[in-house]
Amino acid sequence: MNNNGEIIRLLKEKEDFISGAEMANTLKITRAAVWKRINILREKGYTIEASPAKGYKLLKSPDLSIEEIRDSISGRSMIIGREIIFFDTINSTNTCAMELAEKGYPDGTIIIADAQTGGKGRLGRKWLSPQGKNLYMSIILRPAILPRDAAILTLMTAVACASAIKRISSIPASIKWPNDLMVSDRKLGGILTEIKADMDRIFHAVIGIGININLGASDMPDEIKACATSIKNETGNVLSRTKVAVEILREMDKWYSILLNSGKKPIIEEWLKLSCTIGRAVKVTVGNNVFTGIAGTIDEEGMLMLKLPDNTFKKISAGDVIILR
Ligand code: BT5
Repeated sequence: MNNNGEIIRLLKEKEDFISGAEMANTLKITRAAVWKRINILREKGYTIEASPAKGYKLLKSPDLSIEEIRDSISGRSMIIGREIIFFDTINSTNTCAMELAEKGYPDGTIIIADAQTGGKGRLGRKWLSPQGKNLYMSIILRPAILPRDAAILTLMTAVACASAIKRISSIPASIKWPNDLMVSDRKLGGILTEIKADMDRIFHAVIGIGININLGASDMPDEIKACATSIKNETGNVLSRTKVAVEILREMDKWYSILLNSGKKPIIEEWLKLSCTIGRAVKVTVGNNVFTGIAGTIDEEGMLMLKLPDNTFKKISAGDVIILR
């Protein structure tokens, strides 16, 4: 762990003041170095009281704290989050992660940003990514799976995110095939999976996760107001983005190791439990074609099996689903 994270941990352990000398001693650095790191943390949004007699006391952490995310997962043998890179503002965490993956960054590297200026959805769509409200995170993965199985990465991420959100907020989050996190028929989050592969193997994949956490209705432009929501919108409460990120990273790590050790089946089973699509009457748009039917199930490659009015099944690998009432 870096020293800033260690300083945060010491400040949090002692709920009262902790002296500069004690911190310096514990971390085996000078008191001047402690002071320097305290100031860096203040610049990052931590409110730390300093008293010449008593030392330092943490009064408030920023709502998205990379130090605390690192600290929460350090010491665990996690693949996901073994390296975490943070940007205040970036074009797109997915674009950045694809570039870093190309440079050789390892399996499980995370890119998080406080804001995106060019947040991406699927098929060139935009992902609204204002500062200070939501979670924008991309994960580099290097799984030994075939390119035709890449859709399982989206399903796995949807399972991890829905499970994390349910636990942390008690919102009944569900998954709309293929990549939407939903609550009350509104979109709470989305997943964008990009891969670099040849016919036989995936070189790397990047999974982008966007979750609306503290986005208010007034922050939403008209084009998404009717179909989007956020955790705050649903519960009325502001939730720490750090907590959501940590919970998602833990769930991602759990499901990724299930994928690597036990294959796709447990993920598909859990996905089906969390899905709000299966069994519903749906309209599916695939390019210029529109199909209406009942969402049957998903097959082992994550394709939607749509039951058409003539009782035949159509396999759909990618598309946009509207659930018909
Ligand atoms: C998605 O695309 O749902 C994938 C979103 C992935 C975003 C993450 S953020 C971190 C990482 N870095 C990136 O650049 N991207 C990923 P799609 O299914 O195509 O949905 C896009 C549509 O959702 C848009 O056309 C809007 O209608 C709607 N939308 C845009 N921003 C939204 C938001 N913040 N909340 C809810 N809906 C939104």
